[in-house]
Amino acid sequence: MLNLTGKNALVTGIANNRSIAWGIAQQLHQAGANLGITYLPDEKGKMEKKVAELVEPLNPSLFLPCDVQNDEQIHSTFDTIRDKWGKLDILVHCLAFANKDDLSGDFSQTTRAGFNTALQISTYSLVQLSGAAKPLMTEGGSIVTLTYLGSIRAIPNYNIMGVAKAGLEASVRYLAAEMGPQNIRVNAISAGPIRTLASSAVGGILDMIHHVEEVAPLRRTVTQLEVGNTAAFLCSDLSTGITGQVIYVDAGYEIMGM
Ligand code: NAD
Ligand code: 0WE
Repeated sequence: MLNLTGKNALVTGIANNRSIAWGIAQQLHQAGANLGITYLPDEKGKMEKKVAELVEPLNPSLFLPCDVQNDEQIHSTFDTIRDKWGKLDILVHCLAFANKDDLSGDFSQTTRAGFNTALQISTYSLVQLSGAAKPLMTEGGSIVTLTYLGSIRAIPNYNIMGVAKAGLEASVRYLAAEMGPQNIRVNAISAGPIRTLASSAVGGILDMIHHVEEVAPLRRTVTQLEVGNTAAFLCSDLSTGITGQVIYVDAGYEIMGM
């Protein structure tokens, strides 16, 4: 059975109760994992308060600020894990960012700065967090990240994020190849469109969701908790033979041609 008792899991990317990371954290908690939660700090400390209140029922034993653009915060996050937990078993990478300007209009007009922002936050962060996690995963481990179909198809307006996700999926393969000998598995979940803070800020997301509801084999979209269940599976001993993969949790949409 799916059992994560005795496993220490660091979950990144919770912003509110619609976040995919929130669905994942709930399912990891339900499976018995000991949770560490990171949040993106802001100047007024509003995010810290909001996320702290949300995650309280999951009794996280670590709650830490971690802006992936801030090397010091990344180092201090993993220093704390080493000091307080001794070992890490699970890393959930569930964050992405591109400038809003770069998520509409002509892809060819993407600026160097916009390209760098999207790839640093959305792609390089997986490499950096995995590199920091590796020495702490002394009993093996599981790293899970979130991707989207725009990595392999040209989805209108996804633009630079599609390039970032293509890089993310390639990074999953290189990380899996490197870390396999240490029994660390690295996989991505490709989720169908879900209404979250990030996706709701995108024009036309509701039309995309309605399209999926018409075309996907299951005739619906997926929920954060369904993504969370697949993440729990990938983090558990039920998936010990799986690494380097992109698993679609999208109600089957990816298989369709029309
Ligand atoms: P969300 O807005 O709830 O989560 C995005 C998270 O990224 C937020 O918690 C935000 O704080 C964090 N973040 C942004 N910049 C950061 C930084 N510099 N340092 C640390 N954290 C930072 O939205 P979501 O839809 O739950 O997104 C989570 C992941 O799921 C992303 O990787 C996204 O690409 C992916 N995804 C989303 C969908 C969808 O339709 N919502 C579909 C497939 C994949
Ligand atoms: O990966 C994502 C969300 C990515 C995202 C969204 C935003 C909006 C607000 C990254 N950065 C930002 N920056 C902001 O300022 N998804 C898979 C959801 C999503 O985003 C899209 C989609 C879908 C689906 C953007 C365009 C088209 C479709």
